[in-house]
Amino acid sequence: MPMRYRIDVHTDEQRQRQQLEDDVRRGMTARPKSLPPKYFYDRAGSLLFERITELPEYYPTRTESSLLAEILPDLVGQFLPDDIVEIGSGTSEKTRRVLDAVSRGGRPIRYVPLDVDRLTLETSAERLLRDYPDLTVHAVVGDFERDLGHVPAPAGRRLAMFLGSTIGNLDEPEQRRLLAGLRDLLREPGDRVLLGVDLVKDVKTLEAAYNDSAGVTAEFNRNILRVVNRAVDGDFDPEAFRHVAFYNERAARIEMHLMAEATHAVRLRRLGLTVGFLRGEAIWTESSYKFTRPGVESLLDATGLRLHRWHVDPANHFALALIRPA
Ligand code: SAH
Ligand code: AVI
Repeated sequence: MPMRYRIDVHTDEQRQRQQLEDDVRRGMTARPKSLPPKYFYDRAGSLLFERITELPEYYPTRTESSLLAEILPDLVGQFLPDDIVEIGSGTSEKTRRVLDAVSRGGRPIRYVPLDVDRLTLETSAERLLRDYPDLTVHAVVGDFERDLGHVPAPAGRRLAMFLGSTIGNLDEPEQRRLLAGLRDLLREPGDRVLLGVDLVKDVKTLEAAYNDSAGVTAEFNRNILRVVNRAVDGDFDPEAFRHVAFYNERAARIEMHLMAEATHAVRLRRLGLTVGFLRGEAIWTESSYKFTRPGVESLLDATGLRLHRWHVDPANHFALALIRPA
């Protein structure tokens, strides 16, 4: 039997550690202080994110999942992929909907998930291989902002997916760069990108999704300080910071911050750095941009991609954009 599983690791520990140290030093000496959101996702962070997806206030995951179920029969009627790349794949739970629709009658499908969190990637690959006997998995551990070049060449007709509105965690220049990178993963004019985007909507719904009553998002936010402590031998007390999340209407983004409850100093021993915090001073940990159809169309300009279909749920909360080469 041919090997059905392969994993390529593009995060050599030395390079990863160096990058994290550089990012923390830059972020902790900047005004305002900030940390890149990709550092949320150690094992604990990924598990907290999984819990977020199940919260009553966090509508994006369940809305995108129903939307996928709704559009897939028509989509695979017109376009049946052999090769599915997914970046920021996480637990690949929603991917199952796609695999259920495309793996008809024992068709061989190759799935290429790419994520920074190796353990989540391995666990979900194992589960998928068990549940889909005709599936081959070629997992890639890496950073989607840097490692798309390591995605293997297409094995047949390709669908590249970026779900969950994770594109919204990047600022606009990085969003464009990433879309251009996705374009480079396509080979044939019939290949497609499926992009999930959270939509601009009323402030109450948006803010509730990032301020859940069970406090899981607050724990997810504080977890980034545990990741930093471990990586640079720091003494952040996560409980000394308050979770703050609000919608910045002008910039069309949720902003998450960690606000110091009292004036204090934090030592980051491996960096030889002591960072002072004033009471009320915040670390900006995440932006989560919200989109409109014209916004996505203009984002696609100059990326070599064009909007093909736009699917929205009945409440207008979330959209799946099917995108083709321009
Ligand atoms: N696609 C899933 C998971 C979204 S959570 C869903 O829609 O539910 C965001 C995922 O992206 C996490 O699994 C995280 O580990 C991954 N991620 C975040 N930043 C990343 C980066 N720079 N490179 C690769 N993966 C990243
Ligand atoms: C992964 N990403 C799209 C989530 C979001 O909604 O921006 C991460 C998240 N942050 C707080 N809750 C969920």
